[in-house]
Amino acid sequence: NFSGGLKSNYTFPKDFLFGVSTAAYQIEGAWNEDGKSESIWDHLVHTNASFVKDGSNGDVAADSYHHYKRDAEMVQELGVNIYRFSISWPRILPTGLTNQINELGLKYYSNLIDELIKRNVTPMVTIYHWDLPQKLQNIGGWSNAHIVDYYTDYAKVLFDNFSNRVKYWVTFNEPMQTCLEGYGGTYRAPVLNRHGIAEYLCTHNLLKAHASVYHLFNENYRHVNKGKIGMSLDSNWAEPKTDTPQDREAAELYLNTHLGWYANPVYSKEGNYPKDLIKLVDEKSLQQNYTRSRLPKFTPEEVNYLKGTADFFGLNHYTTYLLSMADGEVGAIPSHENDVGIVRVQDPKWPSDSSSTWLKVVPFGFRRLLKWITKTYNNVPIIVTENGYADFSGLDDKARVSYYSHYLNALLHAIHEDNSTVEGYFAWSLMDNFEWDDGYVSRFGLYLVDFKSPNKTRTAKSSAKLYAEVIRSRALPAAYDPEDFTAFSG
Ligand code: GBH
Repeated sequence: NFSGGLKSNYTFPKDFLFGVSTAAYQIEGAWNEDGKSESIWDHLVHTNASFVKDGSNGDVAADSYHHYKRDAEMVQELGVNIYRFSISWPRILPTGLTNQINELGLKYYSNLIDELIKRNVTPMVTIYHWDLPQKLQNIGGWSNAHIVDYYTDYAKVLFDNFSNRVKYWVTFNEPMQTCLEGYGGTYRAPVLNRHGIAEYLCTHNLLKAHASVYHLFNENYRHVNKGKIGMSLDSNWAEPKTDTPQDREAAELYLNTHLGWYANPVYSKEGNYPKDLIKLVDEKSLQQNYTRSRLPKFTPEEVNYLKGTADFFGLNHYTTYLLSMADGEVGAIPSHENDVGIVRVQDPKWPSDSSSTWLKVVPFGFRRLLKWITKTYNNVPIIVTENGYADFSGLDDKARVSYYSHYLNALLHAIHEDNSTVEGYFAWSLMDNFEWDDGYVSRFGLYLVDFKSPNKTRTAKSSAKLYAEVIRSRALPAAYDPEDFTAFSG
């Protein structure tokens, strides 16, 4: 069934967490106020005006730096239990290092946290959602092994100031986007484009940084508030293009070498990078005349140090691809894409007229992915830290209402029929915001933001009302029909 099941009469478990997500650079604005220094995104958009499709940037964005009280009010209006936002590293540490702590930066997040708690909303903090201090990028960023210490020092400042009030922590948002696209490729900051080398270095240091911060939290801060810490990994579902053994293998290989690249070292029983990935990169590197593999290796001590360093599996999921084995070389040489050697496409029949061209509506993919994670990572508790739909704007957002209904239906099936332990679900996003290289053209919000108005006025869309009703009733809306995809014309 395309929807991932018939209409579910199941309800969401009693203690299920409903949330909404945002990220600092996408909403805050105030890019140079009160002592904040430049992040890699500030630097990118200010030095390469054509990088963003509409020529825009996040200098002002939804101006949440000045409107955080309204944000907290919206969160309360929705009736959600938990709000996931990220902290801007260069707002807290203008030099990137802890020689100088910006009290005004701390104050902003402290006020936001207090405002949420006052309204009975649990704060969830993402420690890193892509906005590295440019000063650290200048010395190599995630490809400099010392970043492990710098990131740990930064996290310690956050724990010292906020662990008494913040219960949930996410070390990294979508590290694959940071490393594969930012270091290997060109469509995320810092646009390094050192494919085949830098995405592996970045991942290696970033995973060690994650583990270091987990251990710091576990040993010194967990007890303060019975806190939890995990990581948010992005994954498409991979469906075999045709039902042949080769395509089935390609789909499995996709999951192992993308999601597994980050998840295996932390969530698998044996730890370390997936065997498939090690073999592929080692062999290619040798053929290509490198003295050593382009994939750095963890020592056995490091494998153990990384293993089990999360209390939950944060999952960001939006869409599905069809996979097949490549016929010959694919991608740039060398690159992760070339190392892995598979091809992905989307089915033109999948509904969508999303402003984000990659975002096809495939609810069954969500259910299958949750099942795959449950099986591969030994029934790990999952928190869906992002899921959502983009359009070109409008208050009566029927397609978004439909998307959430279908995906929540698939989620209920995953919980009740596939025995996936899903503890929470976060809609991306609370409000329209700066959608990276898509600027303000592609809108993901439950609340519409009038970017032209001085106060960046926020207004609830139909999808906000739908989500509030789901949360109130802990069930799908009565009117929802799992066969109905008419809201997506494509
Ligand atoms: C998330 O990224 C981010 O966490 C969030 O900040 C962002 O606003 C939100 O989702 C919506 O995009 O490489 O061909 O598959 C999502 C990451 C972006 C990964 C689009 C896949 C598709 C192009 N996804 N990307 S492709």
